[in-house]
Amino acid sequence: MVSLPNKTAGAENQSLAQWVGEIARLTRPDRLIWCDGSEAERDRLLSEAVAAKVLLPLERHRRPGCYLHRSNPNDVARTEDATFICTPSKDEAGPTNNWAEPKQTYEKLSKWLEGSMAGGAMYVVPYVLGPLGSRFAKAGVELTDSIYVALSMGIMTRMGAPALDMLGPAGDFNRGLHCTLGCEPQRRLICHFPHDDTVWSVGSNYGGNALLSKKCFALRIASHMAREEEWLAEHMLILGVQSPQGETTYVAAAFPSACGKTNLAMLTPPPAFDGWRVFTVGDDIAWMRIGADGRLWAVNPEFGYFGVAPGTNAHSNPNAMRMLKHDTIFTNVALTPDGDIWWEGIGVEPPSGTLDWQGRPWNAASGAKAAHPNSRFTTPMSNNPALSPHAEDPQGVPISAIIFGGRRASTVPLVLEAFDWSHGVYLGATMGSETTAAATGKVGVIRRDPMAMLPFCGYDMGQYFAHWLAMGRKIPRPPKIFMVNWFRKDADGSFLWPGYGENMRVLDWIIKRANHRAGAEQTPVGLVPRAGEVALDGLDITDEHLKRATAIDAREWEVELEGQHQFLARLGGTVPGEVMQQLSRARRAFKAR
Ligand code: GTP
Ligand code: SPV
Ligand code: MN
Repeated sequence: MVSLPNKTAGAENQSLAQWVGEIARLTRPDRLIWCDGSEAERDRLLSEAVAAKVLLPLERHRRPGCYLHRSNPNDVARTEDATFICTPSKDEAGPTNNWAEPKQTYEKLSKWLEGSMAGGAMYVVPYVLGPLGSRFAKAGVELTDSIYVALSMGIMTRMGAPALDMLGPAGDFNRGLHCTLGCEPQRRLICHFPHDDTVWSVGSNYGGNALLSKKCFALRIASHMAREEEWLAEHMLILGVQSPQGETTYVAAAFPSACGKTNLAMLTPPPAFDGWRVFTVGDDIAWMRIGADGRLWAVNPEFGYFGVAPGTNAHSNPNAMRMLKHDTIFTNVALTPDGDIWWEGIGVEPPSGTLDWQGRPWNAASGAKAAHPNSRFTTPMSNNPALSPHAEDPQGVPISAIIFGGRRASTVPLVLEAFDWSHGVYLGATMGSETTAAATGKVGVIRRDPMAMLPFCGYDMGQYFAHWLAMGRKIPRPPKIFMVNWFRKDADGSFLWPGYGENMRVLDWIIKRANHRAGAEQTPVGLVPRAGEVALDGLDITDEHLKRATAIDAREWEVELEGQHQFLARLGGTVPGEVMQQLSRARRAFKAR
């Protein structure tokens, strides 16, 4: 029999105590552990995780406070096929989400969950999303049988006592239930119940499937709330660019999974931008509300980063390399014989005797990757040397520009500015990107991923576009909207644009445009920089290269617009006429050229 919560641990919130009791009676754990978020508790859980071989401590002088976790090899990415939106009607979930009937889903999962935690612990993980005391903040509680999940939640969220304080005796909260359940693909389901503010996730311990604060609550459930409450919950980084004069402009950017949000959010400007600084507010999720001044204000609901490891190195992301030196959990990276981590693209050769992500001796000649392509780090945002002084500002930061971007080998130019909000919504709604290792399935296939929210919007996509258009009418001083593509390739398959820190040059133009300090040239698909307006000093790139990176090719766009049309048609009758009209306008503009 489980002991019910003690007095110190949130028991004064009746609905919390009742719900924890209910789930404990279903799953029958031996122990209930109410997480308070203290250092002492974290140390204790870390020791237990090491003793249970869930975490492997890294060499403590090289990586103090760092651990390696090796997941079940069948559990390395988000599983979109196993992700469901459970609403009374299928229409509400829309054609891009998997749908299941709520009552039947609860019943089915309850059967799976009966006694599922017997013999182990159930961690009660209360957390706050958004700066404490802010109008953005929302509370959640995740119940989990995984110590890895509990520890990761302690990094990713404001976990423990602050959440119980916020809840008080009667506060409402998102109810998240997570159970490892043998970690079998056949019994893996991530189910969202937006009408109950509830998520039940079973069968996977992978980030986006199991850290329920993240994509499940902060995007799928929150997008549903945001529509009702007139705000935006988006798959966006938030950064501030500070000029040498000390003026800071804030930008939010939506790129699909593993398409560069964390990297852009932590960008180090190149030497030509002496005196400029980029500050990170958030690297994955933005909650945005209209402020009293008529601008759009944004907060990062999270408290840590769950970032992609491969490709991170001292050149591409020096801030990240510093951030990962301590107090970080690495998942599915390679392990060197001296107890350090390694991954493809880390910038140094691996020492011999390196073990791959599954702990097997790695043979470079075999062609197999040492680190899993979706290996990740989990690190508190306080580790980030570029953290914005406003990262915890309860007011958030005012957004001057919104950027959409994807991974496109052709067609989409380096940068485009939307003509207006409505055109920007169309650009976001029709954006495409090559699939990545962040989700299971084929990698490198172009799919439409509207606003980078295809896997994360908790309701019908056409209604989501309508919500964006409606927000545009309500924001008195809306941000300008842009589209970028760092991933355009040359005929030989090499990237046309150097990317990473050099993206500062594109950010610079975007910020100038947002502050009305640069010109632009009109094309059928949007506004582009005039010749010489993207600063190239100090960059080893030929005019010819830049031309190819920024070109708008009518033949490529004919195919693109047809692809957009087919996608919008598939979304059905809820797609606003305004979006369809923007597409027609683009088609006409090419014909008139
Ligand atoms: P999620 O955490 O999945 O949402 O990913 P993300 O959007 O934060 O992507 P991240 O910044 O982690 O980058 C993913 C991959 O893209 C990494 O392997 C990076 O090295 C690579 N990448 C990021 N920025 C650039 C860029 O400007 N150019 C090129 N060529 N690659 C980039
Ligand atoms: C993504 O896939 O967009 C991520 C990682 O940021 S996950 O937390 O798994 O969603
Ligand atoms: Mn993401």
